[in-house]
Amino acid sequence: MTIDRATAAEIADFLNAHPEWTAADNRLTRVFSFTNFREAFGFMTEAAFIAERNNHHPDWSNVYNRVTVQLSTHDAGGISARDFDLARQMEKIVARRQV
Ligand code: H2B
Repeated sequence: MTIDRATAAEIADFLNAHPEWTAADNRLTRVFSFTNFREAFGFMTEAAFIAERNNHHPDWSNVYNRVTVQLSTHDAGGISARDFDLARQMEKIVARRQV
């Protein structure tokens, strides 16, 4: 399946709306910081179910309270609307978990 890559303007719009994300090397990146490992892993668990449901998966790593997320669409060879969607879902998870 071929998926359209996002345009430079679409990426710029996303970054303006989500300043904690960066775009480089054909992917979106953000480092999420939590209060502890439990919170970090809770975020990953919630995000994993969404990723699986949407069949769109993050490249990520975890060190204690930090989760580094890199989003790209393999089938597009770069950033697509699917990455914006997953990034927004991750932002929603974080907003819900940090009361
Ligand atoms: N995740 C991401 N990030 N990009 C993809 O292109 C992708 C994916 N493709 N998850 C899906 C799975 C594809 O490999 C399967 C075969 O549908």
